[in-house]
Amino acid sequence: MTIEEKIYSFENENTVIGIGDASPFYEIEEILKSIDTPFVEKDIKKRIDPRLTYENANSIIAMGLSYDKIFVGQNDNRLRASLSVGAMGLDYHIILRQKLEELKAYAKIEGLVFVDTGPLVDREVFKRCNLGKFAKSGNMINKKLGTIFFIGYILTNERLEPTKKQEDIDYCKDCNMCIKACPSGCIREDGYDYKNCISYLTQKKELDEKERYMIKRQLYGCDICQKVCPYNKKVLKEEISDIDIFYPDIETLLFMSNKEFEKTYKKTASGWRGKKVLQRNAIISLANRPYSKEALDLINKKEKENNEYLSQYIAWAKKRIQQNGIF
Ligand code: B12
Repeated sequence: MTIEEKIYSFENENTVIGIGDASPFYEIEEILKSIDTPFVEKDIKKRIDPRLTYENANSIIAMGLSYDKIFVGQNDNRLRASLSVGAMGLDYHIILRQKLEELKAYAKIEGLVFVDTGPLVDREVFKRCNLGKFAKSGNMINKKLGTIFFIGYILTNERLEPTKKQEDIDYCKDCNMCIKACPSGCIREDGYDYKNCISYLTQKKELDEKERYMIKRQLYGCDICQKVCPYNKKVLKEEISDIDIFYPDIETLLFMSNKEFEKTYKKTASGWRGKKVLQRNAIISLANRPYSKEALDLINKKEKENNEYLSQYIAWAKKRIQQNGIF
């Protein structure tokens, strides 16, 4: 078996694997200069040149890992918030990293593994490895996995034969379902603006009043544009029966100790954002629903802690609940 054959044989029903060369991504330099992307490496040279991260890089091996989930448990009458599927359960960074390390060992290659941690633009890496295209929602789309997958890659010194270009599918054509479904209007025919993306807002440190309405009951991330995408209808979905994983309990989150937060949230993809921001979103979610005395009671109880960061959100939420009465 050649190294390439070994690499491809590692693919399974919920992964895709491709190979590309590790030359610089000059084609995106101007785009990167023209936008200010949050949460990423600011040195654009590092974002486009794999060799500034791993000087021996000759090839890139990219992997997509499917992660869609559906709820098959029982609902209850507790106050709960919504989560994006990628933030449920064990953090995908850990799972995907482990798979790529296993692949490295199996194919007996040297290299560095990255899952959201490297300076490169992961979607461009995926595209370079001939695994997918940009969908209108801004997400990468792949024939087998749809759009609900995470991207990880290995920078290796091996000179590998790149994956052949696959059939050139025009995925989105005149479909506009993601554009129509996005309540904040951040997806447009001419591109995607992260500043209004609900996913971004749930991660942003401070939210103005308009933004508080916009995140509705989301605790972290947003899947609306992907949930309506026809290519995601038939992809594998992990069945989740534990309601606390799918719809986190707000009272538990609001009153958990730092230790409990470490135990439950730190091992998920939302944990890095910290307890305060997630509690802030939980408070906003209590206000963005029909009037509930239980919601008001929870907010009043939280107010007693005199938390400086949360205080303005608590005041706003109380006002909104009381004013609304009826949603
Ligand atoms: C910052 C970031 C965010 C920010 C900003 C998103 C953004 N689009 O920039 C926020 C917090 C909003 C975000 C949200 C999400 N993210 Co994010 N995010 C990142 C991160 C860390 C950097 C992205 C980046 O560099 N953006 C910079 C710009 C230049 O990239 P871009 O928007 O993709 O722009 C390109 C397009 O304009 C493109 N382009 C070219 N031709 C075309 C054609 C069309 C039609 C379009 C639309 C674009 C396009 O050219 C640009 C250059 O590549 C990456 C990990 C990484 N290190 O790359 C993950 C990453 C992009 N995120 C990911 C995920 C899963 C998400 C969410 C689905 C999470 C969620 N459920 O909430 C949402 C999806 C939102 C969306 N519709 O894009 C995955 C994407 C996987 C996939 N299948 O595409 C990544 C790759 C993480 C990973 N390793 O798996 N994310």
